[in-house]
Amino acid sequence: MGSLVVFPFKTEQPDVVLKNIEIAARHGSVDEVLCVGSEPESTYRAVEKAIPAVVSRTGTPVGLVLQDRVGTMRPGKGDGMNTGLRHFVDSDHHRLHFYDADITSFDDTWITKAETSADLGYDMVRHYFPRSATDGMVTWMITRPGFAILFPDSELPRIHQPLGGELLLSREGAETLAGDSRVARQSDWGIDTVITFSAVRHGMSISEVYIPQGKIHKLYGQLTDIRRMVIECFSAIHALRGEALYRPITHVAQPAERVPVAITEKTGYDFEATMRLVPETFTSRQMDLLSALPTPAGEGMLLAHTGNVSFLDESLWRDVYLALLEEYIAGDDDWEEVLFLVWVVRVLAYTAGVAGHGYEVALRYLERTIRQYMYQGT
Ligand SMILES: Nc1nc2c(ncn2[C@@H]2O[C@H](COP(=O)(O)OP(=O)(O)OP(=O)(O)O)[C@@H](O)[C@H]2O)c(=O)[nH]1
Ligand SMILES: [Mg+2]
Repeated sequence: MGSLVVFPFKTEQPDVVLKNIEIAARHGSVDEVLCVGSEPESTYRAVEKAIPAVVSRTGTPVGLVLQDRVGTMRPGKGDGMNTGLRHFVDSDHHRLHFYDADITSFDDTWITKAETSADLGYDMVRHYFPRSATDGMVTWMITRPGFAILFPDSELPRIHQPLGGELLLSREGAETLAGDSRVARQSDWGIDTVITFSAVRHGMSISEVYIPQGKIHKLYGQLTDIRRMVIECFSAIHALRGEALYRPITHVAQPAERVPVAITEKTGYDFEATMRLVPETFTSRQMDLLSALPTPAGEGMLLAHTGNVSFLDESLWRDVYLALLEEYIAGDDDWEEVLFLVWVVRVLAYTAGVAGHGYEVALRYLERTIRQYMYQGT
């Protein structure tokens, strides 16, 4: 009666994935490791070839499967996680861990901390990490504001990293999520949002454990690489409009005790390259959509390409967000583009106006902004 560790992976460096598999397989609490690949491409082949040696070194079974088509959205990480979840439900392991496969700072303490917290009886244990002031911009600008605006009285906006892919579920917690059709449907990047929502919706108890060395993983170069992620994470929030949360939950978080200098001084992305994503002109349909946003935002966007991004401060962002919750049409290409671009400009405005004042100031500002959104309500 031990734990199953699942690594969903797509195209990653095989040695990084294999090192993580081996760390998990060597851990005393882990009875089995399961890797869920997205397609039979080169990473998958390399992992497949190397697994027998890992098994013979560690004595732990290591499985490798392709993800099933579980959901109804774009087939992505959600199908990978749901495939892992189903394997777990059909097994007799008593706990399930998920970890991203691309993490280079993963070690056995991540598993141990989660197990120790789970021993106290929590249904879900979430890892959270120190992050640089310009990291986590989908979390800070999309997910936490969305939870704060839609569910201000719940624990949702109080969860540090609601998009985190590193978490443990008790058997009961995993079975609850596996039985939620909203989770099963969400095959895309929205999966993390929906798992977090579902856990709170079902009244699961949640503990957050702090990993001081941080999550060091493959970084996106330009913000374009996360365009899909922004769109799918916002769409997942958008689909939760009108949902109600009934029950308070138990939620504890270990304090964030220290933050490495490498993180406080890190820049998350290339400002100039990102600035160039903001177009000089918009199509007439996109102009129409921009005019559905609050006037200072719609007008500001037309001039943002000149470098004037400061108009999109935290209070205007809330109004833009409320308008998006009302007006956005899921799957509409022009809305997707407008959403992505207003997010880009919001991130640039924050980076230029706040992030430069240092890690402490920036993080306090980000947290304070989420509190403001909670107290303002919809
Ligand atoms: N099975 C499966 N795994 C996926 C898929 N897409 C991504 N992954 C894996 O999910 C994990 C998280 O993906 P990343 O691309 O690292 O995303 P992220 O770390 O949340 O965001 P970034 O900051 O953009 O790296 C990694 O292990 C990926 O290899 C998919 O379609 N199927
Ligand atoms: Mg990653």
